[in-house]
Amino acid sequence: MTNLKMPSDFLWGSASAAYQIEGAYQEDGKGLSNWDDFVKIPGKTFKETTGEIAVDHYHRYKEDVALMAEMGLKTYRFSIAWSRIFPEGKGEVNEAGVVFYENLIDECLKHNIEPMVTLYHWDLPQALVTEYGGWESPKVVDDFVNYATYLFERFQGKVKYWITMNEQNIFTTLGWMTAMHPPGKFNDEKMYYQVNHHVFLAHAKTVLVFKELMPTGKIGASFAYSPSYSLDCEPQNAMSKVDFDNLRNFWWMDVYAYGRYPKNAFTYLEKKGLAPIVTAEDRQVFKEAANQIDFMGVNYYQTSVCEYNPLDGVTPFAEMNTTGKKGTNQVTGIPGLFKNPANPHLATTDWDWTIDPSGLRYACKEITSRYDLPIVISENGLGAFDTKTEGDEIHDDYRIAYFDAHIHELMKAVDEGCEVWAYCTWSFTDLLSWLNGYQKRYGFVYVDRDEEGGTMNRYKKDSFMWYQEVIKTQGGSITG
Ligand code: GCO
Repeated sequence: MTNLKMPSDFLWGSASAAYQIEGAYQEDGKGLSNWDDFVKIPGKTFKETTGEIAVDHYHRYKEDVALMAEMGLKTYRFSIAWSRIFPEGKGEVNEAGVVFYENLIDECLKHNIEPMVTLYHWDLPQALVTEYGGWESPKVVDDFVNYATYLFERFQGKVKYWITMNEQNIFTTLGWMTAMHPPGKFNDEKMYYQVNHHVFLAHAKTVLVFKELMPTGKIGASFAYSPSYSLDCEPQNAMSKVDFDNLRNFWWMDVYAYGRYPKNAFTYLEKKGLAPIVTAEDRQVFKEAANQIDFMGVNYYQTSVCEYNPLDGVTPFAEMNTTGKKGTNQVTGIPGLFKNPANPHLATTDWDWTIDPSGLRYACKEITSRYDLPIVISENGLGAFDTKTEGDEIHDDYRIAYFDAHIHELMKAVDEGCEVWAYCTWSFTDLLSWLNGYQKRYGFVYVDRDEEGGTMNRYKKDSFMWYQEVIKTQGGSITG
């Protein structure tokens, strides 16, 4: 047992994303999204899996929320599929799509579970891609703000916590650099930074509207933060950590929290002709939004190691593994600046992600000292190959050990002065891994389905009962 505890109003939670759980991809007037189209391209996902049925949450949301209530969850973070609300991305509202989320929100509230809504978790209405190239055009900014405004007005008084963008750094990197996500572009670096600029504008303008409409609500963005360590104290390696942070972490977090791009990174990109076009008005909007965000959302999975990179041509970004076999750790980086070798001190998951509980505390302290903002841990979890016994039990002691160690470090960060409001595990039920199918399981609740399908029945894993106790004791049952 630890002698640390979280405050009584701490939001113990769990998270999901629409495309990964809902299914019903063409039901009740929903429009198609970029993902509905992308997964049809052969070879893009493990065994050609799609989210067309996913884990059928659309029809089973009551059962899922009942399980959350049984667990004692204080908050549930989920995303809204833009194309359910506006099938064409704009124009006519699809009332049936809105009602689905209204029912889900009401179901949560009925059980005293605080809904935390993500506006964008990667599924963009395909109509906007067809019309003007989606995020590649600045036109998307107004359409996004319009979509967000509609939801703020509709769910005012019911939903207090909002997240604009989920892992902007990941969906843009995989979409325009590694071709692993839609629109599947490879090394389109100039567009990559321009797309990011449009996403930042959509985020910032949305924050401003939100603050007008819901001054007491809370809003932020969720960033996939991989804090960095220098390989050692060799000066060039230490410098490579600064460059890595500016280009791979602060590029996003500084815009959210300070309303400006990190100067050294911007200069570097300007010299290469890759910097985005930034107007005086953009700068103003960024600043105003940065002054008003309420928290930094952090999706924490792993840390990175930085080493100076002489011009040896490593892959700029990791190519993600969709084969379903164990991943191969690739060295990535930017020639002349940094590369990211594996950390010899840390174990890895079945998909080669490092397991580094103290990295979570490191992340919180870094954010607290750099931005002095409250923190919402919007994701943290372990993807694994779980097995169900003949007696319908799932003994995921490895997941329990993972969460126990991470929560312990989080409690230490709070003890050291970090203001953390919420901790959401990824995920509540098992769900579709975008690229790795249904075999990569993250949930407290096992879903009986594989790449071919299944009964969709839900089973509680050992970690379910364990987290229930953590919530009940405010973290007092954590062993550390
Ligand atoms: C996967 C990923 C996702 C992400 C999540 C990010 O395997 O597909 O791990 O589940 O963690 O969508 O927000």
